[in-house]
Amino acid sequence: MPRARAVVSLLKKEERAGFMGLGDYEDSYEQDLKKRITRIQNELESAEKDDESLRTLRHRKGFSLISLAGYTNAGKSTLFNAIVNESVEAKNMLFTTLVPMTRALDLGGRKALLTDTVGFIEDLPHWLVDAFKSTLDEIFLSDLILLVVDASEKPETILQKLSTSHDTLWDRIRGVPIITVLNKADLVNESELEAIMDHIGYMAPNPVFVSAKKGTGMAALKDEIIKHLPPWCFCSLSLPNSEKGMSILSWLYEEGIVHNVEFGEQIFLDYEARTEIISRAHALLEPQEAQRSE
Ligand SMILES: Nc1nc2c(ncn2[C@@H]2O[C@H](COP(=O)(O)OP(=O)(O)OP(=O)(O)O)[C@@H](O)[C@H]2O)c(=O)[nH]1
Ligand SMILES: [Mg+2]
Repeated sequence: MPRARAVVSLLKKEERAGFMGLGDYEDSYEQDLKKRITRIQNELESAEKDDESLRTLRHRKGFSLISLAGYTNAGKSTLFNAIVNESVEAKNMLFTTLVPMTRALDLGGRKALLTDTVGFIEDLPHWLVDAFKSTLDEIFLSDLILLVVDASEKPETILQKLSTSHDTLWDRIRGVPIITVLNKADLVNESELEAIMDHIGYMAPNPVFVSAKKGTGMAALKDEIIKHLPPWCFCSLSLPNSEKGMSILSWLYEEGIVHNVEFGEQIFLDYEARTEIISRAHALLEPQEAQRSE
């Protein structure tokens, strides 16, 4: 922000020196920029609140978190609506009311929270993209990122935007899969699509062409999403009926879906969770304490 201010005041100085009559223009430019900054600050504030609720809610009841990321105008919000329209909304209104830009969806039996995000601003240098790092926090919490690009732009532009996006995300997402959604395919013909892929292929993991506006390519996108959600497994487990067993049980309630519990000398349960959680539950038990069958 201070750097943006500095740029504006430099612009002002230059304009004063060179073009005496342009004061009105520069003021309205500055005002536009101020309005934009205020809007973004508001969006960032609400994103921070959302972030907190997502942090506590994610994975509870078995939801995976999917974020839409990408430059402004790529079509993220249009795609968000298209995916929501194509999917069954999970009957958990809690999320819908808590987090306005998030919807709870049922994707082929897997439950997911899909979140729209504030776009990276077009044509800004990388140091200013850095200023948006806090809005990216919700993206960093994700299990899967849909990186949306406007396929109707020049291949060099798409490549440049993908490259900046990957730079911005790379350090923090640590192995979170990315699906490259090449949106606005309705504006591009077959041979142009091929030319785009030739140009950007190496920078575009798991590419899918869609038109969010027309609703084409949505089935392929959904398949790709389901394919890349973190794996969940059903598992049966017996825990010692002790303080330690109870604390593991309550942790599993937090992290997965417990279908069935029987308390006796041991605690027997059937549950569903990410494979990573299942391994951690077993690691917490002594080998003779855990009996596992999947
Ligand atoms: N032709 C075409 N236009 C699209 C498509 N998807 C989105 N658009 C248009 O692209 C413009 C931007 O769409 P948005 O969904 O608002 O883009 P966004 O990525 O959410 O933008 P920010 O919220 O600013 O980050 C709108 O005018 C949309 O109607 C598409 O598949 N085809
Ligand atoms: Mg949007």
